[in-house]
Amino acid sequence: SNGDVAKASGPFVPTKDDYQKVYDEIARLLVEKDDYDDGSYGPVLVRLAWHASGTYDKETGTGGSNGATMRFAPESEHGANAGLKTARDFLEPVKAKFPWITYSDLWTLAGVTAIQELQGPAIPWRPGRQDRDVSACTPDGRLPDADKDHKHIRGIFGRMGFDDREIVALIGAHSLGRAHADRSGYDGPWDFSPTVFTNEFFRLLVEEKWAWKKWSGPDQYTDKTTKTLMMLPADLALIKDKEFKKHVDRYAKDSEVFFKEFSDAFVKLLELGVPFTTDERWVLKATS
Ligand code: HIF
Repeated sequence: SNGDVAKASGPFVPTKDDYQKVYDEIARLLVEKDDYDDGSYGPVLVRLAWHASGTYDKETGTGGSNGATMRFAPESEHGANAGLKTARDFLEPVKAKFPWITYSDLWTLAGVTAIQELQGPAIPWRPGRQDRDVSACTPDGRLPDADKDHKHIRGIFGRMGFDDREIVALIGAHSLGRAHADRSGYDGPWDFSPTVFTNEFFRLLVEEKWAWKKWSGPDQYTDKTTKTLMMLPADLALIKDKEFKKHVDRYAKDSEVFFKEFSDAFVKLLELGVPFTTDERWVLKATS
């Protein structure tokens, strides 16, 4: 009938089910492509979602996940983004299969998928980001430096609009993944289960003794017990600063509180500066 023709030729408006299909495809690929790092691309997908979002500047309203401008130089070449091509390339087959999704929505959804599939908290998500061109690339220097202290961290995350509690909650994501000598120069994982989202980052931060690693690489800490773990100077700032430390102690003690407060802060991170047209967020279903 004419009605069917009109429907078939109208603009495709993806539904929650369509985004769930994208989620499921990312989750499937995470399992299929397990021959990488500690067995999962999940952590580097989380880092991509965060670096795409963490360029936000609340004063000018520039940056943030809307735009996916890390597709382009100069942003793709910023030192902080070293290694993220791996994550972007991982998602290309997903973009090819679901061409209607924007890169900006895809990259943030991939971060959500990774956290949920690596047994982290539910991260409510909504679509609505539009890709922008190279002229929307943000200047270098908006992401945090790992060799700096609490003042730098407060400055960088304050520019995005985060308070102390949210800053500490977010940094719990360092329970995932590792540093790579050929990317940041740092080397090693933060905890013993880099492909499982836990509050171990906080527990180790307070319970382990951390000493400067003796090596020719950049200044980083290593745990005195096994010498296999690492902390960045910026991670240690969370226990050197009294206000930050309060939250570290709370999260080290209570995984449930950490999961809840992390989820809230991560939702906020992925939405910074995005002109959404809907208030509704979805919790897409994890595969297990
Ligand atoms: Fe990271 N982060 N991050 N980070 N990050 C690295 C790796 C990951 C900082 C520095 C680094 C956040 C905050 C900060 C992840 C997620 C998040 C690396 C190593 C560095 C140097 C990169 C490499 O060599 O591969 C600093 C200084 C931050 C402010 C304190 C966020 C809170 C924790 C916002 C966040 O979500 C993830 C995941 C990784 C692991 C990537 C991997 O490839 O395994």
